[in-house]
Amino acid sequence: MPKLYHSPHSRSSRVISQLMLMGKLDAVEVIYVDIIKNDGSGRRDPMNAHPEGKVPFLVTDAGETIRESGAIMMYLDELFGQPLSPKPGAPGRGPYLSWMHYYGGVLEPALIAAFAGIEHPALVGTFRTMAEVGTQLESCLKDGPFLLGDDLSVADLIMASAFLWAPHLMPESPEIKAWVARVAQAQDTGAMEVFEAQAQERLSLTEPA
Ligand SMILES: N[C@@H](CCC(=O)N[C@@H](CS)C(=O)NCC(=O)O)C(=O)O
Repeated sequence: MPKLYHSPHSRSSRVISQLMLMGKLDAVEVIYVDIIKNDGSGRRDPMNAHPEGKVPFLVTDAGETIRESGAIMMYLDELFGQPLSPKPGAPGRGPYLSWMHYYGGVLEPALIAAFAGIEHPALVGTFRTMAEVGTQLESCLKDGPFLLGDDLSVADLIMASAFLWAPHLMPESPEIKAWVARVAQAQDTGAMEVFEAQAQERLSLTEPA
């Protein structure tokens, strides 16, 4: 069984939500770990196998390790028959791969720069800003309710998770707001809240005194 290292209310939460959506949460062993948060609280957990103490982190049945949310989400989707992505050669595969890499290569750096209030020519020149991210999303969402058209995919889960985490950085666009709401609605937020509360509880029981 693959092992997923998870910390509640973090970037690994979207992987839990994806597993719930696929009905595969029971097919993965979840290991609850503490992390150092932005406010300095928490700790680097010796239980966490991630080489930098981050989450999410996945260890496959074969013992290979996978880091980065996008890679982990694609791996799990593929492991369970690709219910949430177009198969190689299928329509939408190109945009799917593009959005998955756009998340880590463009959106996350642009979002963190905006979150930190940093604007530097090297950052803007390389990643652009949240304004350009908004333009890309808006133009894509003209063609359908989700990034790949009619069907929800892992690309929606990872891209919209950024704005669920930082709603104040969501581009001022009714189309984008409606899409984020649709993606949130497709997920079982009630079950997720219960899961995260239990995960937090478990973690506090194992924290060192
Ligand atoms: N790009 C990575 C980012 C992973 C990441 O920074 N995760 C945060 C949790 S939201 C973390 O583990 N922080 C703890 C630390 O940096 O020590 C991904 O999406 O997987």
